[in-house]
Amino acid sequence: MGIISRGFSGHRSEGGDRLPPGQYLEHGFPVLSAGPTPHVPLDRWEFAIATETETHRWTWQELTALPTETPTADIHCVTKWSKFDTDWEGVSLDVLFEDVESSAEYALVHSYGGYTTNLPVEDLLDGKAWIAYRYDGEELAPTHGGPARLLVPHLYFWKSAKWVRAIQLLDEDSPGFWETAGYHNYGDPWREQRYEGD
Ligand SMILES: Nc1nc2c(c(=O)[nH]1)N[C@H]1C(S)=C(S)[C@@H](COP(=O)(O)O)O[C@H]1N2
Ligand SMILES: [Mo]
Repeated sequence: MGIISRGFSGHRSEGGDRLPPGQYLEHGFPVLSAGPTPHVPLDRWEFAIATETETHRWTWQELTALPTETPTADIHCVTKWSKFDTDWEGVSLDVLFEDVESSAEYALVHSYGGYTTNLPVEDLLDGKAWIAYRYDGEELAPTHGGPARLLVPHLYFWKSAKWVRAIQLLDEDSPGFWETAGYHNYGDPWREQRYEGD
């Protein structure tokens, strides 16, 4: 007995300390979408950050002319899969917020197609979030949020809005699609904040 048990207990033991509580390691890249994949032609695509008083807008050309970063991140879906070392390229939210003047503490992220998700503004800043438009050395696939998605890997992956269209800054928190449906308002995978009340 004892001799073969370690390392042979299946995928649930794989991942070690990098796996948040209750998660298992996934090697594929599942697609999770609450609705159909929206298709927006790049010449009509835009990304915006809106404060109470002004809206900053980037066309596709403007966004992709900005300096990029190439974060490698572990991602954690609330349905319990985690994927290690995902490779992205995109624009840091720090760059996009450079000229944004606002004391608002909350963000509501809007996607093409109508999906929304909320998070504190501070979780978008200081190297924690990107507008990603390349994955694994290729254009981001439409099913995974292409042309561009929010990437905020330190929170459950539902916060990483695919087909991102705008970030609205608010003085009061406003729950998004899953947050309204009983999921946790913040969603820290390391504190296993899956559902409201966790
Ligand atoms: N616009 C939009 N963004 C979304 C979703 C969605 O349904 N619509 N699903 C979320 C959820 S629950 C997860 S786990 C990830 C899945 O991203 P993937 O399909 O690239 O794995 O996207 C998140 N972003
Ligand atoms: Mo998810």
